[in-house]
Amino acid sequence: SPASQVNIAVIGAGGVGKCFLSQLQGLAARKPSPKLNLVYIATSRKALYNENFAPIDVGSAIDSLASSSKAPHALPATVDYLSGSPHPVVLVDNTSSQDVAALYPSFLSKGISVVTPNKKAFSGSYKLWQDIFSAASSSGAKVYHESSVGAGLPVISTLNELIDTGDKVTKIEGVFSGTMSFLFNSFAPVAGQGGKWSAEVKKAQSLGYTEPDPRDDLNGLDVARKLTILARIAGIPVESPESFPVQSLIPKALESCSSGDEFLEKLPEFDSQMEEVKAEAERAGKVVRFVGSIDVASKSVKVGLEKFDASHPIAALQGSDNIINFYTERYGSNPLIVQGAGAGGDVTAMGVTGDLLKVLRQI
Ligand code: NHO
Repeated sequence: SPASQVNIAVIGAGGVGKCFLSQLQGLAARKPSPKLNLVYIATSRKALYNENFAPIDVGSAIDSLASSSKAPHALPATVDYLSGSPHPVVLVDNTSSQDVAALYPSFLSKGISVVTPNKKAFSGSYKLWQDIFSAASSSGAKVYHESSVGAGLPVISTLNELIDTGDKVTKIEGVFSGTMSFLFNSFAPVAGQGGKWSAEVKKAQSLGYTEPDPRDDLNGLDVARKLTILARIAGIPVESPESFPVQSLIPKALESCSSGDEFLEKLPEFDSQMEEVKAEAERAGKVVRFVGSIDVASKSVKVGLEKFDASHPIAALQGSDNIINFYTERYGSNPLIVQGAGAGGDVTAMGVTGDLLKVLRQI
């Protein structure tokens, strides 16, 4: 029979984590069954929990966490602690931590379901990918990561449904980065003009679009991680996000900056390089955009700058929107297109909350 109560453990309470908590509060109010108990919440420095798994008030959790004097459990000890729960547990990983990601197989093999926007596990080594899904299938625990590609947009669920219903995906192409979309839409708009590159990068960070360190967006790795995930779902066993060509937009001289802040401070010195890239596209009557593509038949994956006519849907994107074109046998020459906001706390948390709902329907 379905569980009457489910315990929720949250690791990570930054931009996405805070939005998730507010969505969790709304969800608990709208759907009284099963009863959702927040039993554990941790950041890298602090934690909030009761030894006996008594629920924490969701509405005041962020304030209570800030004033908590408890340190988080060490990560492996978190697995043991949560396995002692009297009710089924869903772990919500809202960090970008590789260490948390590396423990998913342990959580899953103890029957703890995992939902997360964290790309690290699914785009890390192919072995970790296999370990995650085999741990889940032997214990019956569930794992969902919709927001690891395209934030709240139904990208992973759409790809899975195309495949599970017997369609053949031939090519996936699009703009997969909210940050890159925002940067190029505002730095090189179809209508001309546009702001300074470095100023737009700072704006993208303050709007919450970038990864915690904006260099993880500008070096192309964030897009490479997303393509690794989609390629694997499409059946291509990509070894890692470093195993295909990825163009970085970090100036050579800034590769060695020790922090994201130092990088942002020095970036204006290199604005002329990006101006040249923009001017070159303009001379060809086009605009430049940062795109990724997967060709399924040739198993080729690539990420980088490309030029588009102003009338192309990729050139006409707005704000931080993502656009993902699925070319399949069933859809023929007109691709199935998923488009909309691809970054930001609320839309990313929506994907996480949606995943939590998928788990709740199954436990
Ligand atoms: P923050 O604000 O840095 O918060 C991270 C939290 O994790 C902090 O509370 C920190 O203390 C905690 N933490 C880190 N390591 C920990 C550890 N070892 N133990 C315990 N706690 C730890 O990061 P965000 O912005 O809230 O992001 C959270 C996760 O969501 C990351 O994995 C990120 O990749 C993912 N995510 C975010 C977005 C977004 O828009 N912010 C998106 C997708 C996934 O679709 C979005 C996207 O791809 C954005 C991308 N930059 C783009 O397209 O431009």
